[in-house]
Amino acid sequence: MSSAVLSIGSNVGDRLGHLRRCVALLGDAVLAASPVYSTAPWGGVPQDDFLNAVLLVEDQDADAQEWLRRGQCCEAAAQRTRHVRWGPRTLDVDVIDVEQTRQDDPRLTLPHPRAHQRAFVLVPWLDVAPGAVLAGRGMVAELVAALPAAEKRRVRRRDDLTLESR
Ligand code: A4P
Ligand code: MG
Repeated sequence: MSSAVLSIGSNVGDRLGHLRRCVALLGDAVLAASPVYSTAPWGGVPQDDFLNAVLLVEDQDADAQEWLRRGQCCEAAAQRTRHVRWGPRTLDVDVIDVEQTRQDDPRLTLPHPRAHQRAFVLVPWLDVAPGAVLAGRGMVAELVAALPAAEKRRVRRRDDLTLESR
């Protein structure tokens, strides 16, 4: 059995549609989906705003590598291409945490090495898991409270959007 926290984001094309299709592809593994947030681009590349959300997933047959593989399958289904690091993309799926595993492998670094700095990951994660802990960093609630005000202003909850496609 393994559970994981995935961050999903899109800033190209039908942004909400890409996020919804990702949730549909992950299927029964999705235990919870956060609200959708409109977020300013992180990383210094000039580009359109993203829609971001966080998913809690669980599957007894999936290990950490398998969560990365499933995320990459969702990216491929969205015709994701890789041009610029931190640049625009139809769909980005990052594995944020797998049961507090810590590993340095560049193919899959856990927890995600930039998660603790990113309001677009921490704020929606806190919505769906108020007691969550980011391995090696502490309580997500405390990490959110400690984010610089400028970083918190970069995310805006969109209650007019939902990941449920029904
Ligand atoms: N990889 C290693 N660890 C992980 C992990 N925990 N999760 C490897 C996912 N992938 C991981 O990723 C490059 C390689 O990272 C993969 O081959 C995988 O084996 P990529 O998706 O090809 O490239 P990338 O996403 O452009 O690079 P990177 O460094 O992963 O970027 P990030 O950190 O994913 O940032 N701003 C907003 N507002 N919202 C966003 O969603 N996303 C990014 C992408 C930048 N700015 C953003 C957002
Ligand atoms: Mg990525």
